[in-house]
Amino acid sequence: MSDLNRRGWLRAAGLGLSGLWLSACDRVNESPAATAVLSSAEGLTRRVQRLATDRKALAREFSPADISPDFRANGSTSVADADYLQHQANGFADWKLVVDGLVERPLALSLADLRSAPGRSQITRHDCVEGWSSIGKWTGASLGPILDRAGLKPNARYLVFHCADTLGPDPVRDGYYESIDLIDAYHPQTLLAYAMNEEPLPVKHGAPVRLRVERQLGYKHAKYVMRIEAVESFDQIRGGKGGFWEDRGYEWYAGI
Ligand SMILES: Nc1nc2c(c(=O)[nH]1)N[C@H]1C(S)=C(S)[C@@H](COP(=O)(O)O)O[C@H]1N2
Ligand SMILES: [Mo]
Repeated sequence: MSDLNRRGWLRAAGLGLSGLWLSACDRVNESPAATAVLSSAEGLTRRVQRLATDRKALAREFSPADISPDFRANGSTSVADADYLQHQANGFADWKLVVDGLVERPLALSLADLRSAPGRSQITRHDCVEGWSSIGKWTGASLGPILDRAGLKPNARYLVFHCADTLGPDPVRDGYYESIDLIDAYHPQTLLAYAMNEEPLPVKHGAPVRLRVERQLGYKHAKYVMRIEAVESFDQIRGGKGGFWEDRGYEWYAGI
């Protein structure tokens, strides 16, 4: 919607009048009531816009001296899945990350592909909902350009991260997974991290690749990511709440 159209729409919505009528009769601009409605509707738009802008703000970055000497590992620290163990045994040389779902061009990316993709390093603080924090340096491929390579279809709204590990006895029901929206997906600090503190990502921290989504709490940072699926909704996926912990009561939006 152009700015002018949006103003027209807001006016029409606020006054309960049709946009057609408004474009036919511009005298509404002179009415004080219309002006008040317009400014309050615009105030609302501004507040919504500020929220959206805040979501794009960067997470704080730290200096090398701040890196935690012993970054805590949490949740799964190893994976039992047979395919994963085979990949682990040969250093993930043949491992591929699948990007599929609502994309024009499904991808299968090797670690070499990810290492040569546009990316960055960042020293950030990881905050777990259980009340601990650790600071680490992450290096990875920026998620946004990878999504552009795959070409999101217009109805894609979320990305689901399917992980190799399970946090319970049932390999399907207890498999870890997470999801984020496209604002976080295109955030400049959102990475598919393959290195931590200048070393290949250790298994306990999610080898070969884990998500860093720095404006979110720890449980959103999926480790052992095997597949990224673009979806319109996660209603039909597993418990329908968008993540392993969300299906067990955690908030889907864990912004910090
Ligand atoms: N696949 C997978 N990802 C996961 C988890 C997990 O158990 N499995 N735990 C989450 C939680 S609660 C936290 S705090 C972080 C822990 O990451 P770390 O082990 O690198 O500290 O990973 C998150 N991602
Ligand atoms: Mo956590």
